Amino acid sequence: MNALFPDGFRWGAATAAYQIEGAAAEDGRTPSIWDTFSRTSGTVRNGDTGDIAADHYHRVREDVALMKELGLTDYRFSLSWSRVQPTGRGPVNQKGLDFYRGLADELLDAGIRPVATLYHWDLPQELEDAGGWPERETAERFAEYAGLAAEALGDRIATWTTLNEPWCTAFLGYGSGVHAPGRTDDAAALRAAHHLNLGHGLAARALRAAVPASAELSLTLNLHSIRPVSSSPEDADAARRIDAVANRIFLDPVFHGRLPADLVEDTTGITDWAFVRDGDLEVISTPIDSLGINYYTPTVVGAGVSESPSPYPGAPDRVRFEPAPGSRTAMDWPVDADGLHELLVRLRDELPGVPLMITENGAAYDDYADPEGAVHDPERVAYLDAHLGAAHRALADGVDLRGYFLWSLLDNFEWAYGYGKRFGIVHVDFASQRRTPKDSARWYAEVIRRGGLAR
Ligand code: GCO
Repeated sequence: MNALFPDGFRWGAATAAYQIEGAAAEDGRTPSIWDTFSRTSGTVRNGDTGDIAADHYHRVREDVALMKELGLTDYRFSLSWSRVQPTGRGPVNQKGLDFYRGLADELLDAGIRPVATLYHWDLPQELEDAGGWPERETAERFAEYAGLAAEALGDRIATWTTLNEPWCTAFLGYGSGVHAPGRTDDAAALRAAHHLNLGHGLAARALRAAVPASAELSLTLNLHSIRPVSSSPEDADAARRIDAVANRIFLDPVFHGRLPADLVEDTTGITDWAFVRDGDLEVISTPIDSLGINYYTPTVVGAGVSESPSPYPGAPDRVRFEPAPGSRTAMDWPVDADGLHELLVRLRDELPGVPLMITENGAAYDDYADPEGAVHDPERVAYLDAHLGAAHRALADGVDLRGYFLWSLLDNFEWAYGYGKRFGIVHVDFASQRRTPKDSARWYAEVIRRGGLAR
């Protein structure tokens, strides 16, 4: 018996602006923190930048044609803020908007729903120079940008996602410093987390005021699927700490209008949270229509000490991380589809009535085109099959899961790893920009056609 998904289930693929677009200095786009960061020596492997990336800016038609061939029902992409509103302030850049209008039109012509993310990590550099996400003003700027984007594109976008993975922005960007802007300041990271939440809430209000009632509003989080190494109270406490600073720091304000009390407690000594003003939590908990979750691998923790600088303020001297058992992807991330099922079931119980979307899931492997020009990626097919299997089990367990977006459509700029890590189901030869669908692309097309997995 095949494992079929409900009618209307959304079958998508996801990308992000800085990872694929290129055209970094074209048509009025100004630098983002990733342009600056990738130019800073020692930050990105091989000195790679997103200047050209997969040249998607010039290949929209070809890329949408590929999506159509695959049978995608939905496509998740992000808008480059500094393309739409150079420097993060002031009027819109018509040419930047035209690019996204054109993309949305191509998608709609192909019968594919456009799912737009407003922020996938590429803050305009000027806003970082003014203090970045640790400053409240960045949240206000973000809401203004959301309103401008909504005015210009509101008739074309089916689903709006405010932020992608604010955990990464706050804690990799301002805590451990492995992502742009590369700061290592725990207090700044916690301020950033709050102002990202605030930016989300303000943007949700700005969007709601400007887009048609049929448009859906969402937020994407990389929730951690956390497992303590044992049931000892010390290991359970380590899991609680990571849950607070990785998951509940976003879930509680957004869905319950409160800050987790244990998080505030765990971080005394770093901050007093005085930057949270009256009324902020009400704004942050503005109702949205669905929650997007990105899942790749579980997080296994025990009591102990972890590396420093750590992306988990309040935890480094209390929590150690262990690899989950099992095979690894090229990122060295353990493959563990049960972690996805556990996360979905948890959200079913904790957020009743909130529809869920898997907005990213996928794997990097060392793919190459063979002499016949084919790209065989059986490990990726196995990864995707196992995770879609976990999603299917979750549906059977009553999880309100509406769709699945595979990460990623194209090989692309994998942040601090540069072009060395290939997540695409379509191979990109970065010298010629030639696209070659991998075996996994054909496999996914077949899954979509069938409406589920062959079993
Ligand atoms: C993520 C990012 C992607 C990454 C992917 C693989 O949101 O983490 O959205 O940009 O490329 O996760 O690391």
